[in-house]
Formats: sequence, C-alpha cells, structure tokens
Amino acid sequence: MLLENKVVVVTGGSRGIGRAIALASAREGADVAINYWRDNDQSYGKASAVESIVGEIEALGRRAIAVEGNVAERGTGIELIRRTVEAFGHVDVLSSNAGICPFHAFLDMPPSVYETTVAVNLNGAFYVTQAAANQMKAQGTGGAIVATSSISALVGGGMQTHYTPTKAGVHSLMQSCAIALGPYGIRCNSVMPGTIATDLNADDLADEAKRAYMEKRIPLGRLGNPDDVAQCVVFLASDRARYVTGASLLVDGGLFVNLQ
Ligand code: RM4
Repeated sequence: MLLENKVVVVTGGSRGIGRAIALASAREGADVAINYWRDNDQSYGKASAVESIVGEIEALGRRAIAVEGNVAERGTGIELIRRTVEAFGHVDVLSSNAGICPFHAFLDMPPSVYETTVAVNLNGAFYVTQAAANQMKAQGTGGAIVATSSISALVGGGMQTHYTPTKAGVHSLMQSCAIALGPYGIRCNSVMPGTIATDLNADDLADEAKRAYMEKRIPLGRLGNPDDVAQCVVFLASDRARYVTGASLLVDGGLFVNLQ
C-alpha cells in the first residue's frame, strides 16, 4: 500500500481526474477528504457524485469526508484543511486538482470567463496549497503536494487562452513552493495530463472530428482516462518519490512530443 494510513485531501474530488485520485488514494490505504463545488452531476444514478465517491471509498474500508467550497475563495482551503484535521487528525497529502476549462474564443471572451478561470485554476491552487502547507509545517512531519497542471502549461490552445496560462502558473507555483517548503520536508510536484476524457472536455470531444484528430496525434493511440493520471499522482504523493520535488510529470500518451 503506497499511502497506508495517510490522509489525502483532493480538491475537485467528486468527478473526473480528482475522483480517480481520491479512489486511487483510498485503494492505496489512505483516508480521503474531498472538496467539491455544486454537486449537480447526476451521472452516478440516484446518488450524487459526492455521495457515490464517499460510498466507494468507505466500501474500501477507508474513511471519507466531503466538504463543499469554491477553491477560488481563500477561506475554502482554510476550512477544508480544518475539517480534514478535525475528522482525521492530520494532513499528509494535498492533491490540488480543482480546475475548469470553459473553452472560448479569445477575441470576444467576456472578462467573467477569463477571471473565473484564473480564480479557480490559479488562485484556487495557491490558496489551497498555502492552507495545506501551513498545516503540514505545523505538524512537523513533512508532506506531499501534487498539483494537477497540464500539457497546456507547455503548449497552447486557440480556445484556451484563459486556461493555458493558469496551468503554466500551477506548474510554476509547484516549482517555487518546492523551494519555499523544502526546509519543512514538504515536496511539491505537478502532473501534466494530456487529453483525458472527462466531463471537463466532454462537449469539446463530442465533436467527432476533434476527437479523431486528438486520438491520431497521440502515439499510444487513445485518449487518457482519469486513472492514468491518478496512478502518477499516487506515485508522486508516495514515499517512492521521496527525493522528487519541483518536478513535473507529463501524463499524455506521448502527445506533447509528437510533431511528426
Ligand atoms: C487539457 C488539454 C486537453 C483538454 C483539457 C480540457 O489541458 O488542453 O486537450 O481537453 O485541458
């Protein structure tokens, strides 16, 4: 068990990559605190997305709490960590995963779309990382922070001019936090998912031509699934990565390197 009796906090943990990270962490022996925002995903039958992920974790014999809050607000991260410590006594791992990508053209993008994307993806990552790191420092036993950056930190998207800078920012945040937090034994790394099929891009990939184009560009020949990313997050969170900090790991099926 790579995360035996660890306490893992996952933002955006009820759906998509975050859900997979929460489940993978529980499978590796962790108790999990899930942050979510507006539990209106009805794709899990009668149970809500939050109820179903909590139930799946508990079915594995691990404990789970779900705490609603918009990570864009500084207080959400503080409350999430408080509720986690209240429930489980400490925090070992933060998966700073919450993010949005409302695809939109650049020239007519409304300020609200830009500002909300920056607030959730970048400000949110900063505030939750700060809250978790302060708790880890107070505990005095180190910790691991893994942010969900993106291949989009390294390359652009014509409909993602608001989004890609936030993912580059998350990547850079982890590099600087690795320096700031290293003295406390807190490691900070990022994963860089490629095109992973989730509800974040379901509308975009509903366009068969776009989906076929992306699949053709990926050397492994398929879109990623959330657990492909979750396994890498578990590795970076675990003691197997004990000497890894300030690093980033592409999880993209070879998409980034594939020019021709
Ligand atoms: C990723 C990458 C993918 C896109 C998602 C929403 O960073 O750009 O292609 O589907 O974001």
